Amino acid sequence: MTIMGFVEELVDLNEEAVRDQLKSRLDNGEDPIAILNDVKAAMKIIGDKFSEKEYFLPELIMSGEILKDIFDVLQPKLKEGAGGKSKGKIVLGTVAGDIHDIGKDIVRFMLDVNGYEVIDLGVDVTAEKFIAAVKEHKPKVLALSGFLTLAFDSMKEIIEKLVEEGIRDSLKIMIGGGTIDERIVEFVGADKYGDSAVTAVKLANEWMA
Ligand code: B12
Repeated sequence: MTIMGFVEELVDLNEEAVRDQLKSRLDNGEDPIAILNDVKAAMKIIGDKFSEKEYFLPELIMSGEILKDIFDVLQPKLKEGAGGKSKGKIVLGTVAGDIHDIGKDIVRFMLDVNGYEVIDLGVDVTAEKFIAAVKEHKPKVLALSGFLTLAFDSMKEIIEKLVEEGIRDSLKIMIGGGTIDERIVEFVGADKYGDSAVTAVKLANEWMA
């Protein structure tokens, strides 16, 4: 019998094996960041399998659920190292019309373990909800996620409404997600684009310093 590694088990969506290996790796004192890197590698392979039509929507949804379970276990471990006070508030969400949340959840997770208080509005979040959250929480940073082309228009609408309300300049806005790139920043009126959760943390650190 061959023993499969963590990445392979995750790619094969073997929920129980993933859970067991996660537990034993943590029990052995392994750095949670190393585990996180394996999770990212597995998600990349799963995305490729989807593009190659080897995996379909049910597999992707399943992978999202396993990922959430892994995060629930890793999050407290990673926070132990960070310790103490919040570095500032960030409002985050996947914009209207879009329900992709795997990338957003990784961003939330990384911001959270790096000491930020993240107010996660979830998926398919309307401009009105973003405006209300900005007014209520007064974050220094707004983080918009979107994986569909139609997300560009939703992002543009949110930022236009912030301008109308006269609160656009009270915060910095970062955008990211599958189809987003540098060119979209100007189109929607954001400040910066981030290609990964690590970049999201880097931007927040710059802006909150
Ligand atoms: C998983 C997935 C799904 C899952 C989503 C599950 C979930 N809970 O999220 C399901 C099956 C539900 C789904 C549905 C659909 N999907 Co889909 N999906 C994907 C897929 C395969 C992977 C996306 C993903 O989660 N990747 C994993 C994460 C970790 O990726 P990542 O980009 O590396 O994430 C990082 C960055 O993006 C960044 N980041 C993310 N957000 C933010 C925010 C900020 C502020 C910053 C700084 C950074 C940042 O940080 C992340 C972590 O490092 C992509 C194809 C692909 N290969 O990308 C298609 C894809 C995005 N989907 C697509 C489509 C078309 C759809 C559907 C319309 C399909 C349909 N016909 O029903 C629906 C849309 C439903 C809707 N209204 O949203 C298209 C979009 C095309 C387009 N240009 O619009 C894609 C590109 C597939 C394709 N090639 O056609 N999908």
